[in-house]
Amino acid sequence: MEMTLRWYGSAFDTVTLRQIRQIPGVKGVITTLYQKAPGELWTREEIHTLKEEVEASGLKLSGIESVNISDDIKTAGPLRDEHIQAYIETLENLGKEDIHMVCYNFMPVFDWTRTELARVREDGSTVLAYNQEAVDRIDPERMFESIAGDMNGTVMPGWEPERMARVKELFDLYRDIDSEKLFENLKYFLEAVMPVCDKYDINMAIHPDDPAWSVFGLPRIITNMENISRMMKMVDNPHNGVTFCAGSYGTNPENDLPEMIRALRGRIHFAHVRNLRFNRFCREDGSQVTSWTGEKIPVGKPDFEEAQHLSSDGSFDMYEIVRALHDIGFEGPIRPDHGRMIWDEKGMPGYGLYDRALGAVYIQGLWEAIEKSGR
Ligand code: DNO
Repeated sequence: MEMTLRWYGSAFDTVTLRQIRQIPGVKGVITTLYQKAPGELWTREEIHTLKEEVEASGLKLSGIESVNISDDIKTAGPLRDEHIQAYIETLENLGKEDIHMVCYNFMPVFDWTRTELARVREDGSTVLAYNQEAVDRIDPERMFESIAGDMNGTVMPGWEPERMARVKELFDLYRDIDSEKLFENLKYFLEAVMPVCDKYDINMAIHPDDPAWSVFGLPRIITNMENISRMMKMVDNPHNGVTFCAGSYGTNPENDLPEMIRALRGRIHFAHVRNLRFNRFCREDGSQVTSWTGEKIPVGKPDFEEAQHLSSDGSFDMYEIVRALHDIGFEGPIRPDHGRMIWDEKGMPGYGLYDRALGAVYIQGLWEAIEKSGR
């Protein structure tokens, strides 16, 4: 594995490359061109400038999160082919700049969804949290307003104010899109980009839907092993792989994360590793769930909050997750994921420096122990 940190670029991030470079073991960053709209072409010069900036700080540009997919591509709209052509040329330019991993998502309207960006925990830290009752109560068009106050003045990717201003129009765009249509449109996109991925050895790493179920009646397809298998089989190419995001798949406690990792050997191109704590959960029929770790989760509409990376603070067994990645010989970029806001830091919710740095070191500690105990 190659330990990295997500970085939002000098114009957007509160964290600097110099700070990232000082985190033990972090060798690279995962970044993007934030000013680019989905569907727009990334020129080779723009990519080169970004890469030079990262490398000047002694870090590697380990991959892109994300080259976003336009709504025309997701909904088979009138600009689909034009946008796919721009995507192909962008991949070509990335390949020429020696960048070989691209994370993207195929979620309609909203990227990840949380109802709170600053839930206060026992120790006074704040975290992102999800409460199903709040989702059921809220008018989706008001979703952005309800969380905007907690963004600490940052622009959160997927929740850009310009995009949220068009949210009603976006819902209309997806009115006739069900899971089957979304799968079809994903297939069309993947078939079109695979040749350029083969030529430049670019790994496409789809990010799961977060949470791993339908929100506001919108279809969500990258949620469990069955659907990932379908996605990989429909365009069967090793460059068509996944971002294994523990915190996203793990929102459904019946997704056995270590088992999924083992089943995905060779197709995990990027890993996001974090923990979360379930306060309540139930299946759609209201029944209780025992999670893959054996925890019997109190029954109720889902409520979870993001925890420290440490196993002891949340519902996941982080040792088993890292061990599974180690066992499949995972060599790609990995990053700690959302961190808590601690030590009075003011940053983008989930993406401050301190707690993610602790996460990066913890994951590496687990990795070293697993490696040495296996010898
Ligand atoms: C949330 C992130 C996602 C992810 C995109 C990938 O914190 O993990 O926004 O970057 O879904 O396209």
